[in-house]
Amino acid sequence: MTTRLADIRSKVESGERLSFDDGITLETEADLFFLGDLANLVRERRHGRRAYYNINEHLNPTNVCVYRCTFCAFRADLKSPRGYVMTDEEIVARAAEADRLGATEIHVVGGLHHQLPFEWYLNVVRIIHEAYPRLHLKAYTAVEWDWFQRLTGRPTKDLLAEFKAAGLGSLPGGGAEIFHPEVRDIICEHKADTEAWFRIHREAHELGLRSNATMLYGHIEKPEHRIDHLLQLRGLQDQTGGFQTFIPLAFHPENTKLSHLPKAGGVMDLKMVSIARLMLDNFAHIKAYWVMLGVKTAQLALSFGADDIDGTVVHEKIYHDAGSDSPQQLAVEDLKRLIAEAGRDPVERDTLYREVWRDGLTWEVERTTTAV
Ligand code: V47
Ligand code: SF4
Repeated sequence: MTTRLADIRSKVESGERLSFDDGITLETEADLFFLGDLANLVRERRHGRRAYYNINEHLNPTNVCVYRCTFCAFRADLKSPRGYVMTDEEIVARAAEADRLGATEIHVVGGLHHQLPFEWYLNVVRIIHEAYPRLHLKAYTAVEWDWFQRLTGRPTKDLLAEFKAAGLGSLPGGGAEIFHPEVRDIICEHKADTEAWFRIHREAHELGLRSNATMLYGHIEKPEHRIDHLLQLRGLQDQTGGFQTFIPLAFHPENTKLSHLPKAGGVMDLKMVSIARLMLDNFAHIKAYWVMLGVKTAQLALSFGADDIDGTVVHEKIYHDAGSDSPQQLAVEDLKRLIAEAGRDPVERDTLYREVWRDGLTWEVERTTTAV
């Protein structure tokens, strides 16, 4: 082990924060076993043997999008035969299905449609919340909130407050991609910039809405861009404490403008999970999103820094349009078995990481525990 890696090990063991340079050393000098061992130490210090999953569904109300992010296989042009916009009936039917399957959460994210007014997006939240008020609505990324501001001319904080009153529960972590302009200006130059992404998450946190954060890796970015990305997130978390979980997202090239790039391998995937766990010392959770990683790598990630594998999902489109060969959904029993096989204790959580107590489809959140 080099002196620099030995220094990093002693810093982590004594709970000292890692620097940008430490991050670069982890990226360039550490092997997978060093990273996994150290990240697992941090993970077990925080969560012991516990590993979280939830029962959720995804809803992508439209795939029509004004933007053309180079990494995206999900979007469709306004007049494309692939393009769709779900009707109110289809949206409520999806929520009914989620409720019937015992879900505690619906994850809503989609394209920015050329013609739909802002009220249409508000209506999605309103009709689901009115029909199924117990379903937590984790809805719309910062890119979508930025779009709503462009549509209405209203400040995003007002919009967030209006949606919260209509039933919005929290914000998903998408749209972060890579914050550094050397990359962002190439892969998604038109949509919400880094300043807007952070402003919107800060505003959400100020309104009492928790949010998640992501990073899209494995395309044209370099180690310094990834470490910069993680440190920018750590910086806002120091100020607000409003982020719940970080989700590293591996780029899936199929059907995208970057289809010539190879897909990240399993070693890269596990390294990203570990490095995130080590750099994000103020994030409670690191999520190994099984749809993106594949079931087997997600299971391994539970020993490389991750403490959460997301949920049952159902109807995922973003990754499957981009060539993911993971299944469309996992049954609760599959999630529990994967976690147990990894030597962890499965814990069902709600979106806010409160433990869920369940008797079949009847569930309640333990009131005496606070979210970790
Ligand atoms: O922002 C799009 C990514 C994100 C591709 O908050 C792609 O719990 C890889 O953010 N290859 C949306 N990635 C999904 C997202 C998410 C997923 C799961 C859980 C949570 C959460 C959030 O998906 C986009 C973009 O970074 N993405 N296309 C692609 N071809
Ligand atoms: Fe549109 Fe989102 Fe795809 Fe970009 S990633 S093209 S904003 S749907």
